[in-house]
Amino acid sequence: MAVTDHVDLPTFMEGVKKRNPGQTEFIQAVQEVAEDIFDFLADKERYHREQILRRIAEPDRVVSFRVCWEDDNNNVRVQRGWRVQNNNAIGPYKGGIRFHPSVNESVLKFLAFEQTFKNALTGLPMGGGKGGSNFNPKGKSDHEVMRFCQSFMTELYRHVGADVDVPAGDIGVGGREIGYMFGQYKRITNQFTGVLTGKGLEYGGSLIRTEATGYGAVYFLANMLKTRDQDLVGKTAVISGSGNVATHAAEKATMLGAKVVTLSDSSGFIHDPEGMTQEKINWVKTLKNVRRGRISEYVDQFPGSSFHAGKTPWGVPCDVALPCATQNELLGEDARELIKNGCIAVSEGANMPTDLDGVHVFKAAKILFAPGKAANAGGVAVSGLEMSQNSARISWKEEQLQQLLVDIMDGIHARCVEYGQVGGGHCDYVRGANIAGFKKVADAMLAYGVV
Ligand code: NDP
Ligand code: 2IT
Repeated sequence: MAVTDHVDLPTFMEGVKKRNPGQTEFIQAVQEVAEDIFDFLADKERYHREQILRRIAEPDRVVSFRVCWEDDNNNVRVQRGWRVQNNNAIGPYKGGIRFHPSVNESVLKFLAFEQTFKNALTGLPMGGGKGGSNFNPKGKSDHEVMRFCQSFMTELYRHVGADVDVPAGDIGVGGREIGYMFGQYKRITNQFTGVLTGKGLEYGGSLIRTEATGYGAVYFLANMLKTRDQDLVGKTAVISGSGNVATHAAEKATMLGAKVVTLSDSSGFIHDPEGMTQEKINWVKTLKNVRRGRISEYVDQFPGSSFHAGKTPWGVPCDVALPCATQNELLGEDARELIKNGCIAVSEGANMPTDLDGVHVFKAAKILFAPGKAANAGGVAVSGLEMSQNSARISWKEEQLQQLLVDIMDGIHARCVEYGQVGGGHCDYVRGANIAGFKKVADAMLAYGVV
């Protein structure tokens, strides 16, 4: 069959839309990848014939289950839980668990699809998966969260395992939730294995896993700037979110000399024109992880700063931007505003924070733009290192892990540059990440035949 006989991109996307009705986030993620992959595959007959992209865009399986729990007033509550096992061609399924009221099958399928490429980019042997629930942890007591996590794991345990599928944290799932879920897994199975990552240091967790995603996103940003003989010293940085990824991105950016002037949550953003210090960042970490408060409280603590309700921070002039909250939080109009105000680089700490219009704006403007699947891969990479440590029953030293994170982010950057050259010395990191991630998974799938 001649190459020209294969379906074209619009026909392929029509099929994706037809098979996944109403799953807008999933369709968006597939579209962004397919735009680059169809171009790359134009002269690569075998990948077409074996329908590789079509197969990666169809999860191996989607498990959905009921999660019942009792709140502190003895009301019976019913939530829905999922695990999407997208692809295990290069290793056990691996990816986080999200607890947020916006979680649905489309969101988890997009995340598991993205994770497949991201995990391949790290160079470690991990397939792609994602899970979660529409449970809202906000305002819940520790005991309510514990009962929910135990009930969630009572169903999930039969689908996961250290060599099968290894979940971790994501939005709404941090150290507390991983502890409750690991405790329940251990209780049900009577096995102490590395079935989850992001565990506490006392029970098999890895040093620097907590910091890894935010730190990695800043290392990737610094690597991009280096290609233009620049660094972060004196650069103004705008960051969204105020959770795990955002606070550690702010911390590393500050360490490397940048002035971080914003953070946000779903209620709005704070602007601190003086810039953040380690003390201010530590205060935010305690606010979010211990007091479980809102970012608006920052302005009472630090005079000179302001809170902007219901707004995202993209209108604040900056040199570099790190969207670290959630999907589709940076729209086409925001991308145009950032460029108009002189922003030269964007590193995505979150997954798919920029909508498709925004991605096209950044690509066309030829700014340094790192997609989440490359820039935020440091988190899952250190999860992969946690799995190795668990298998070997040892704990590596902090120094060694810090260096491995730097090396892995350097490797991801190099892979993006290898496949992302678009002429004139410019690197399209979105294209580079999509193709490099795809190629590794695709070549493994070719080796297995039609399965
Ligand atoms: P956290 O739960 O620690 O923090 C999430 C932050 O994003 C909070 O500030 C939250 O505000 C905000 N947020 C969440 N949902 C929305 C929304 N719908 N609109 C506006 N703001 C929102 O999560 P993480 O920091 O772990 O995750 C942030 C992003 O990074 C996600 O996209 C996640 O998938 C991605 N990521 C996380 C990794 C990790 O290791 N944790 C690894 C790689 C990527 P509020 O409190 O108001 O909800
Ligand atoms: O999106 C992600 O990469 C994560 N939430 C982390 C996944 C992991 O397995 O550490």
